[in-house]
Amino acid sequence: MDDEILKLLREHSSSFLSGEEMSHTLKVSRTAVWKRVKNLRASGYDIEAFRRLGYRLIRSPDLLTPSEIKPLLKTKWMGKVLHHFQTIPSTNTEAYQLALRGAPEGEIVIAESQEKGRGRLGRHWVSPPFLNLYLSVILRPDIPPPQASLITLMAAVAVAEGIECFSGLHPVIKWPNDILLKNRKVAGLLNEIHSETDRIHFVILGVGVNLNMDKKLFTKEIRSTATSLKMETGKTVSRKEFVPCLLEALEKWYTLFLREGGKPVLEAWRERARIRGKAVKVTSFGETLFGRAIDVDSEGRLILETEKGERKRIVAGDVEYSRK
Ligand code: BTX
Repeated sequence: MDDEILKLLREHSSSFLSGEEMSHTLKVSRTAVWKRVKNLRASGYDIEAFRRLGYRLIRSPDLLTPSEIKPLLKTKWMGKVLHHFQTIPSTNTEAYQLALRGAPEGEIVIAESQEKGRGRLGRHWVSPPFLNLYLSVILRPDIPPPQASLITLMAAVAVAEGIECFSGLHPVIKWPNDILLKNRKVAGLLNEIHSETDRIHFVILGVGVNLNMDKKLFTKEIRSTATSLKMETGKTVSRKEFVPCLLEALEKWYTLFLREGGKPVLEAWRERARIRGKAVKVTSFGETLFGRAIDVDSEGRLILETEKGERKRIVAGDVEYSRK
């Protein structure tokens, strides 16, 4: 009912809406309307109430609820169903469970905070409440499993573009999935695949973007390697206005990827990553390699020329730019 009350109040934002009219439209008592208004106020909605005039919505909080995001969303299908949680262990885990139960492509899970936000290889993703974005999208691409890693590259391009559209900043991609501003991580991607040998059932694409984090809120270990849009722009940003920018970019790039294959994604990725020729240190499955990055191949693997002159294709790992 909260959504319906907010919808009514938004439709009458320039005037007051009487309790009587609301109770009539919503088919509940005036006391029930008043109780819901009190709850909405407790969640941060600024709602004026006068005995003779009724209610008027003055200001909405920066929450990532469906009622805040949906009026701003211009996507065709992505995010039309939005599962919102105050707190949750991990949006990826929740989206995975939803997908196992048959949730269709495009449904998303958003949480205001995560208790066990996950990075790759069981690493932790710092996810405090009401500051950032923690979002997972269910995708069901009809592509061969080896191409699934291109989804990570596609998402990196889309997230970078979403951040750029929203903030005017120019994020850079670091293989495979870090989004950097001034060499510090502003966003990360976690791609989890459920597949058989020759068929993908679904992919859960998890996106974490640091929006309003202050430096001191990052744990000591990552204080010098992480950043946020607020830290880079000097301004608090609207989280609910960022979500549509991100989802529109994701929908656009995913649709293009399904229609035209990896080529446009790889071109855009190369343009943002500028990895060719860079001296790198790569850690992959416990092995550390030094060398020069040559490119990414058509399946998103990093082509590395080692110090001994050998060419290797790296499927997964971490890259550091070295000065060599
Ligand atoms: P990653 O393994 O590439 O990066 C994880 C590493 O990044 C950590 O070990 C730490 O050094 C650093 N780190 C941790 N938290 C942050 C942060 N908030 N900002 C910058 N650096 C950080 C990246 O994995 C994938 C992250 C995906 C997160 C999303 S959030 C929504 C979804 N649900 C979920 O559980 N994970 C994804």
